Formats: sequence, C-alpha cells, structure tokens
Amino acid sequence: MKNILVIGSTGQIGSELTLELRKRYGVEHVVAGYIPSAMPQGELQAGPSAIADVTDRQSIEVVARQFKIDTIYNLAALLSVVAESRPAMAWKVGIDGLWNVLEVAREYGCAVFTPSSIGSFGMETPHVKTPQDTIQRPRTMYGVTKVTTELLSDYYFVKYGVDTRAVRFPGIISNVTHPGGGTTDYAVEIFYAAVKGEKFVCPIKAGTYMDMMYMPDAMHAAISLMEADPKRLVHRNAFNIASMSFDPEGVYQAIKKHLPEFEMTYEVDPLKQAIADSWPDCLDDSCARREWDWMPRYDLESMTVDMLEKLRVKLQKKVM
Ligand code: AKB
Repeated sequence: MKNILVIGSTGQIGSELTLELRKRYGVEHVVAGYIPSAMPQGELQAGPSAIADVTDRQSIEVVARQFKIDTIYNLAALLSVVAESRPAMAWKVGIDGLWNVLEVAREYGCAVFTPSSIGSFGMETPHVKTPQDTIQRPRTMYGVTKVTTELLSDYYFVKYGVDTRAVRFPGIISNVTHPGGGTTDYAVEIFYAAVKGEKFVCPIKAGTYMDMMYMPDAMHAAISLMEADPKRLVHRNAFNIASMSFDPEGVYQAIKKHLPEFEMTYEVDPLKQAIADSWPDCLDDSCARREWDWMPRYDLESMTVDMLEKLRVKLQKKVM
C-alpha cells in the first residue's frame, strides 16, 4: 500500500481509519475521499482529500489517476436499520457503488477492501461459533447487499485478478464518531449515557448476544488483512473476525462495575430486535487467525475501561 484512497473517510470507520493509515503510511499518501454533504473536518483536513462518490464512477477514477492510488478502502454503505427504510439507496450505494469501485480498481490495478458484516448471515445460519463458510440467507436489505458484496468482490478477484479482501465486521464500538442507523448502535450509546450520568433505555432484549469489537481492533483487522501475504489467503471475501460477544446485560454489568449508580431499562425496538435475532451470537474466526494471524487486543473489560476514560475526557471538553 503506497497510495491509499479511503472512500467514506468522514464516516464511523473511515474517520479513524484514515488517520491511522496516515500514521503508518505518511499523511500525503492517504487521500480522504468524501461526498460534498460530509466534508472532512478537524484532523482529517491535515492531508489530501478529494470528492470520491461511489455512485459516480468518474469521481473515483479522477482521484485514482491524480493520486496514483494502488489501494482503496471502500467504506461507503448504509447501516442495517437505515437500509431497511431506504432499500433502493442501500443497493445503489452498496452494490452499484461497489461495481464502480471494482471497475476503477480493475483499470488502475488497485487492491480493494470492502467490508462485509455479521449482517450477511440469517436465521438459518448456525448462531453459535458461526463457521467461516456456511449458510448465508439474510432477509434484510443490508444483509442482501453484504452477501452480494462478498460475491461480487470474489468474482472480480477470480475473473479479473483484482486483489479484493474483506472482513465481516461485528458491531463496532468507538469513542470518536457515532454510528448511525445500525442494530448494534446501542452498544455505543450505552457508554455515552453512562458517562453523562443518564439512565439508558435499551432497544435490544436481554439475552440477545451479538459480536462486538472495539475500534482499534477493527482498524487493526482492516490494515493487517490488506498487508497479509496473498499466498497464505485461502479465503478473501470475507473473513469472520471476532473479539467479544455480549448481550445488553453483559455490557451493562461491565459498565456498572466502574459506575455503580448507572441504570438501564428496556424498551425493545421490534425492527432492531428482529434484525438482531437473525444475526449470529458469536463467530468462529479461526480462518482469519490461521491465514493472516488475526488476533484481537481488547475484550469487554479492557474496552470498557478505555471507553469510559476517553469519553469522560471528550465530554468534559465539550462542557468547558
Ligand atoms: C449494524 O448494526 O448495522 C452494523 C453491523 C453489525 O454491520 N453495526
């Protein structure tokens, strides 16, 4: 990876991944791709940026040519709950957009990372220790676009030799950019409520387990997979990765250990609950561990300590 384009650099993952890539590869080698309604702010402005709209192939092509891009992180997507209310848009951004990215990659010889998700699985998938290769019959538009993403990315690798690689991200927990419209968002919101001293109303039922991951591990996964030796990769699109699986009670208790006054009640959102029920409880990530040495660094306890500490500093600054 010499010259990298991050499409969706102002989004939940992109905003942190762009900065992390700049730390490793040099500021001038990582272009923050954005759409005009979501311009780069703050630290992201310290390096090159350009409009790179997945729905407009030419905009990606111009950036690829101008900056001699050899690697694209394609993070443009709608999350699961929003995708259910805007299915056509979810398809346009997720799949028509991916097609544009892959075509540019084919022409300019770029490697491409386009994440899939635990949302690519469905009710018929084995829910515990979900295998790498198993039934994928999601009934959500988000899931449909994620399975299609995996298939299309593999197709471009097999047919045209485009170096496509991906992971299936779990719910990602970060103290920087909020997610927006995901089923796992509660796992971020609960931390904000706790630090603000507010009672948290949980939209997901107790006993609903889903895989989650702290942002530093998610970035580490995306970067180390793209740096991995291609000769070792049996799979490509997309690897199961895992670091922790919990239900609302689990994360509530983990926070309560540090903030004993914190309170949570439930008001279940039927759409989010139905989506969550169709997703696995926990994935088997042994292929990722074997093929590119994937190893998470955070578990629920260490993430909770770090989240509470970082959010206290962040929210204090906002008040001052
Ligand atoms: C969502 O909840 O939609 C995402 C995901 C797990 O893919 N966070």
